[in-house]
Amino acid sequence: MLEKIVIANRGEIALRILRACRELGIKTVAVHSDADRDLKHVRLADESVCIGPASSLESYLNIPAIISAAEVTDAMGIHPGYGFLSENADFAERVEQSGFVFIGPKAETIRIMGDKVAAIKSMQATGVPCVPGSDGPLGDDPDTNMRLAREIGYPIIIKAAGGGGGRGMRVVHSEATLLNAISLTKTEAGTAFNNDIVYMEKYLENPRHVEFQVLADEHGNAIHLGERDCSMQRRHQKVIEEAPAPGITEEQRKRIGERVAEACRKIGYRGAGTFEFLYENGEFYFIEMNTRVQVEHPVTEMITGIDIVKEQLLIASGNPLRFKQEDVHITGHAIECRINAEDPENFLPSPGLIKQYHAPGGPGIRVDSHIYNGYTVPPYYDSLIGKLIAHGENRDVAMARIRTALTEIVIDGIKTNVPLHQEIMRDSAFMEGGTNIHYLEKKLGL
Ligand code: MV4
Repeated sequence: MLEKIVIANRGEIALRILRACRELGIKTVAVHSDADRDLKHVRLADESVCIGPASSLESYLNIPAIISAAEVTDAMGIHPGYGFLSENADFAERVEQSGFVFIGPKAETIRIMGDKVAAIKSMQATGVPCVPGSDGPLGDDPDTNMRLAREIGYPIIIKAAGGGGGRGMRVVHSEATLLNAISLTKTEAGTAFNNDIVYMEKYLENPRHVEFQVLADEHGNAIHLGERDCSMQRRHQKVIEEAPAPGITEEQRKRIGERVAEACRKIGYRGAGTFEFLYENGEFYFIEMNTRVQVEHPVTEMITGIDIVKEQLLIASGNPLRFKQEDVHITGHAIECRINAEDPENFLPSPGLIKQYHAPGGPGIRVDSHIYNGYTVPPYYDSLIGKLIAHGENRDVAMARIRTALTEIVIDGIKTNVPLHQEIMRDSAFMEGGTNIHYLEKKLGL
């Protein structure tokens, strides 16, 4: 068993990882920047190491500093959380080469999933449904590319192999703009990702974002924990997530869930992972795989009762999965609001001193947050300051509970998006369920 680990992250997820470690009796080392000495998990950790100045590049993205922290504290493993180095294959490789356990998949798996063309190829090979497309990189013969787009049918989308999460893509509505769009996307991708490989897919106009959570061990076992709907987003930043996804049947969950679990077995996946799909007209289309724990993992924890971060630590310790697929039962419904320190009108970050904080509570309410009275939100990092999660026996109960919690919560001194959440939770289309990825931006007039 891992006896001591470095938590290579900050904020709410660092605290979440620390709590899981406490339950398992794992000692914790918090690594933090100069600006993060007062983080709640730094105070709670068994040990802490300052790894650099406020700038992420010199601290949370500083690979040698993080590995040195593991060395000087005699830790056995490193948990990367989400963001920062969590999906950096070179980091995972250097962690393992230095003799530590990377709490995540093998570096090679991260590398494949980071190359979106390779990820799609590997999923197609294992029977996961994908978007109709070029099935590989686009070459530079214009006639071939025009024929391909005509076969797929407009609109199509050009995506960068090195992109993902909404970076490096361009929608093309007709043949007249195709070749120009390909060369523009290629040039931009070369600059942004140092990789000018692009591919083509049918553009789905009004899909939902539905993703499946998986857990896999290094002994060839893999299970799925059902799906989440993350369609409520603005500029590729998720705002609200829920599980299960409204309207998805038990039969669809079983069919896609079995495919993604089987894919994990076939590629030798290890740890927690997420298969992202676009869902339109009753069909699922794989787009990307995330090889980390996700911000929205709590909604899955609430409906399955499985602690995903604890399972990550147990899997990384070499244990076989504690659950078989038959042991996974979905109970009720969960909704998560991402609470950001931002102006609800213009979405600009609103860092600063939290003068007063009152957490909501009551049946089915969970708050994952590192904030406290007197904490100052620094301006250097992501504006996520916490997550409010509500669980109930059905979606209406979960919604009623989160609405109440949103009236109880007090965060004074900085601006937050709590008013936006209050509004969305009373929106009739959202209340109905099943709104698509464009709904929120349209509602906000973007
Ligand atoms: C798409 C798409 C429509 N058709 N692919 C954006 C993020 C990246 N993960 C993939 N994205 C999309 N890929 C095809 N073939 C629409 C999007 C998309 C999107 C997807 C999920 C959540 C929010 C989104 C917002 C805009 C576009």
